[in-house]
Amino acid sequence: RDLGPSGNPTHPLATAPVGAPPHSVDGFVKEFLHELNTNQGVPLSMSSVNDQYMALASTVRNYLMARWLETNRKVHENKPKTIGYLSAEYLLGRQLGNALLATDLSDIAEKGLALCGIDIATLRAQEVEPGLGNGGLGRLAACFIDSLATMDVPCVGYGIRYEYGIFRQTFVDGRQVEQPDTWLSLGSPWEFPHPEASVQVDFGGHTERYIGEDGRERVRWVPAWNVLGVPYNYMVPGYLNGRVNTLRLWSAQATKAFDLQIFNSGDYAQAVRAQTFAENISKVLYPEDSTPQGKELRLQQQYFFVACSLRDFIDHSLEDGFDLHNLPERITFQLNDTHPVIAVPELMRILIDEYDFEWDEAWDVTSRCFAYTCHTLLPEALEVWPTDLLGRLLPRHLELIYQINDHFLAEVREAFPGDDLRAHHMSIISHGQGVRMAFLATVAGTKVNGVAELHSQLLRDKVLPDFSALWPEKFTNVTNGVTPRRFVRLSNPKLSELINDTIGNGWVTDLERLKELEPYADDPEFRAQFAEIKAWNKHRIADLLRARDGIDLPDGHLVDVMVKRLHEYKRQSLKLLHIVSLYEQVLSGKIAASEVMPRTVVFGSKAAPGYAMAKETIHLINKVAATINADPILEGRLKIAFPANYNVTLAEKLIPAADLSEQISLAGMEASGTGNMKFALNGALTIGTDDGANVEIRKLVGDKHFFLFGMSEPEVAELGAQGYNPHSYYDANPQLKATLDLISSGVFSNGDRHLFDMVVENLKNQDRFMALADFDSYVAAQAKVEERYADQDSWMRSAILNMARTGYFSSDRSMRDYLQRIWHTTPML
Ligand code: F58
Repeated sequence: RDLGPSGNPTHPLATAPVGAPPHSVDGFVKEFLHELNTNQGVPLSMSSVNDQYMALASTVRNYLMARWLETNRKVHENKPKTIGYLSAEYLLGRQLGNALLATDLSDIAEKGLALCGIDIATLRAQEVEPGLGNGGLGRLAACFIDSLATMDVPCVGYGIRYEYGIFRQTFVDGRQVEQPDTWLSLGSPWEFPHPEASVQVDFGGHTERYIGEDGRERVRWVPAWNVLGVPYNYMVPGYLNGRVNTLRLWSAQATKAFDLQIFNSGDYAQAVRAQTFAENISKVLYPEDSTPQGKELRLQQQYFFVACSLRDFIDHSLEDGFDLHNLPERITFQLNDTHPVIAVPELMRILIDEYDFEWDEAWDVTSRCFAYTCHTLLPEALEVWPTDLLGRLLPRHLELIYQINDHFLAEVREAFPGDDLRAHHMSIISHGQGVRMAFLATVAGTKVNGVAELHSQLLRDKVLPDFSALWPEKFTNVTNGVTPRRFVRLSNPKLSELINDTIGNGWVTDLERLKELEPYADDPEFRAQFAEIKAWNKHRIADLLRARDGIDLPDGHLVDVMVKRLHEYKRQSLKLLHIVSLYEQVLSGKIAASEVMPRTVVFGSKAAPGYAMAKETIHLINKVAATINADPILEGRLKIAFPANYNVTLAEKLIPAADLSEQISLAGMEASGTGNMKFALNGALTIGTDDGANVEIRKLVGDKHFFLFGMSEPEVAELGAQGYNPHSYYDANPQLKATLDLISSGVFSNGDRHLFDMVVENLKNQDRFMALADFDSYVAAQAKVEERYADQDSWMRSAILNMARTGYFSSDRSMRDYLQRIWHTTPML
């Protein structure tokens, strides 16, 4: 890579480290106005809000720049082992607040801008969050890279710079309508494109055998087409520690050769089309969650970013002449689910075809470079690529996968002689289906981890039992975590202040210190302050929802929140049945409206655009909300709010306002959940099943401070084995029957009795996730919630204990676990 004339500087200043601008209000103002003038090309008097936001972002960026350069210089000099986090998704959330926090500039910036007559809140609101992920998996990646930077661990996050992130959700007559997310349209001040460091990625074609100079048979891949991967670097600042790691997202562009060839043939229009074709690869994030889409473009995306990332690390991060036999000493690639697993045959291809490694040498290196994290339990969510598709797009990789499988199956037969059926079950390539990516990841990875204790156990016992029998030591657990910087310190400033005043500010990087707050749960003064902050957070979200969605939130309600992707297994429909059941009881006079405890239920959820049942559930929630909110009978008692387009930005305002956190998936279905952790840390109580990380939350906070309901995972398995018949619950339970019948009566659908047949009939006759079986237990737990909430002192005590006892769920702790159990490296100081 050509580094230009700076490689041989003659001016003394050329090698001096860049100093950050001074940490003073005056210094800040000067820098800000300079950016406004020189980058935006406007004077303050004529600047738009966007100009001001862009200038503020570049100002903060400038403060981080010296640290970024210094971090990179240290890495270059010390050559520490790096974590290459490979993830198809990063759900970053807004960058400005985090950058201000990491540089300790929040106050200075606020004061400086005030001197310029600017309210910093207006500029914060101008930022469009990069929504380059679907849900938990993408947000987890963002939390992890934040923690690694804060813990001074060298890490490069690799991913895709989608031109369109997760769709913007709107509601039209209660139905979800997707709009493109044009997050780049007003400029993107946080990214640094490096077209000069672009990487070529090949696709298609065929392979050829030939005899090399050493007389050995070798394979040459003759690809049919290629694209360029252009890296865009993003800063990942550690919290007040001077470290700035890099997130490198790849954008696809047509290669010149491709263009020129067609252009020279005289077909200008075709040349332009070729460009569009190439750029399609990083055009849009696939909005499916939980079920993979077997689309060719998706496989192209996966190979694209992984090929770019390996090339980038091998060619640009290792010194000339580095012996690739030692690669595992310099990097571990963490596979965030199976999306990047094509990296395994890609590394084999590089080592064998490009660096002349023998098979065994190449496998030895490759199998020490990767580790795999699984994020699901749903069988249909496990990626399988049809062999014909793989062979067409990546013929050399398919050959290598067959070879990996042959070697692997030989090992299985050796370990279990005569057990052909087992070998058949374990084959990476399933005849009829294709390449099972989770199997490939398990075979290649040094470690395989689930994301909560229960999930890791089920992964061993149910998803990959043959593999855990063969390699028990390969399997481990790392319970997920969330970054306390974004999800407490930034999102809950008043609570952070109270914590700081009580125990100091060490908790921001050592979250277990929240334990020191436990005694304050019994301190009336502290409890009052805590309750006041909860109320303040409720007002804050009420103001936001009024401005954003025209939603009015009543005062003094229990705020009951269910925010997460819409999926049947998460059971938004169970929450809905509870609401409709309350309404039915009031309508039919079984209870008086005055007996209903004042409660606002807030939903936030996107459905995959192709997931009909999920979209119908959204439609139904909106219709139920419209009906109940408009009915004077429950005025002031029950309110349902469903703000559109739930995203990280909204989560940051909503979660701190919650009293009750809904974590009600069918046991054995939610791998971990991470929203559950954010709520507990912000002092909400959980109503939840014994699923995912709920199990660990309940253990830590104690049964008295958690509303457990529903079947346990073994009970679910047993009921499933017996043959589950939802209709029998409908027939046997009059309240459940009345509830479902009310939906079918047309009260929520202008008299149309069949509008919601899809949802209702499914619950009555299929109900794969057993909502009806858990209905009674859920309603009983909700009654306990009401009873407890009526005693505000006792509720606040529990809320404080939830916060004080869940410091374990910091992503810093998750990263420590990965370092010890998987990466075997210690932070570089
Ligand atoms: C989520 N998975 C799990 N997948 O559902 C959740 O329990 C867990 O806490 C979280 O990962 C982090 O470990 C998830 O978000 C996806 O969104 C994939 C997107 C691509 C297609 C397959 C699902």
